[in-house]
Amino acid sequence: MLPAAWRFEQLWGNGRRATRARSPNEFYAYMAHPVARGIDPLTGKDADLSSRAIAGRGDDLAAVLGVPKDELADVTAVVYHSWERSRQRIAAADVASNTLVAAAGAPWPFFKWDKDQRYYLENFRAALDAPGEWFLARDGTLSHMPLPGEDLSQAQVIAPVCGQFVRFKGDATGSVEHITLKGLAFEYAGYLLPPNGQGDAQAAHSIEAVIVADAARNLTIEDCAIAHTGLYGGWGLYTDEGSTGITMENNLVYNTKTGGFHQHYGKDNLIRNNIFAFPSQHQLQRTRKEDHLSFTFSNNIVVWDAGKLLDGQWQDPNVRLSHNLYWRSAGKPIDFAGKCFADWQNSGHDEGPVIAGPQFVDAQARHFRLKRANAAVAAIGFKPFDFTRAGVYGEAAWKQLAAARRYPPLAIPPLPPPP
Ligand SMILES: [Ca+2]
Repeated sequence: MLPAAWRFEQLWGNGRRATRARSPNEFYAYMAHPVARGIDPLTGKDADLSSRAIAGRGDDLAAVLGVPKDELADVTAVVYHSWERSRQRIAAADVASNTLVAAAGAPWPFFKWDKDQRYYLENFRAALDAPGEWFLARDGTLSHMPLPGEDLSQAQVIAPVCGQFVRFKGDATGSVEHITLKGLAFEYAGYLLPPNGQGDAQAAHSIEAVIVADAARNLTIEDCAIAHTGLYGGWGLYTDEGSTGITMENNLVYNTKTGGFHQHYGKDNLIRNNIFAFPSQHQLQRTRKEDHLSFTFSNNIVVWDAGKLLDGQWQDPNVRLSHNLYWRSAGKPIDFAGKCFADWQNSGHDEGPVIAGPQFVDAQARHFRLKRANAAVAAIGFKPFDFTRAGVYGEAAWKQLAAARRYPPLAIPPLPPPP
């Protein structure tokens, strides 16, 4: 039992973020259909509900439809919008239509980006049913289901008491200057969802960071740890939103889902001497044609077994490809943006391409050291680099901290059920 006035939305047990009671317990549910308009439960008037009404499928909403009316506003719907997600408080639940209505809208109508609209619900008592989940009742009762082997009587459990640690605030009349933060740990910050929820077009920009500097110069943050904040954070190498004059070289990128390299908006970037291997959908992606040189892609090795080589826009002259090696497993034929290799070579889009196996030690086992210098790799001017040196560097304790980190195995969500 905690003071009822102490509300928080994050909790950590033994340094691990606990899961706020949610339903379904993993992945997401799917909305049944869009709802364009209806009665706004807050005003009683007809309103646009296209980004507020969640029509349930099957019995997905059964548990939440039983939440007492005065606790509904605590229930949060987390709705996915392609690259973003909104967090929306529930204003009303209608059993007859199997629908929830959020207090405020999301940045886009539901179903705008996906034909299968995904969401999950969190923070109601009936959702507390899986190990690792927690729920803070209105009266201050904190419930937590232990993980296997976890003894809550011995656990260090931490709830946040503030949302921001440091704020440097200069203004037009004078900046904050020459301050060093050294050897400090900034940990366990909270975030409280506002009454109208939160949703941004990108990057949760309406939410402040735990350390904020406005009109500041010559600040140094050195040997500090920033961890367990109220918030959280595709492609392999990705240049976007005006990335200009950037060189990306000597990188090993493999097992990504979409492009090993992707540029959306950008100018005069150089992607050179990298190894791109085994994305599952496509290898290289250029989304925008712009009226300037997007990037130069040269001296790279690209190997794959599934998906196409080039996705997006590759036919205009504002992208330069030169001296790259392409290899599709077992020498299978390659489609170059709709062209065969001979037509692609004649198209003038790609200077000196080579199709040949690069002879890695064991590509299937993801050992990407080159067995020996070979003519094909030499022909594209590729210079081998020591990718075993990649990763966290610095003091021994810092490297150990990173090495001790354990990640759960990758879980792929199931496909949506039939409507
Ligand atoms: Ca649950």
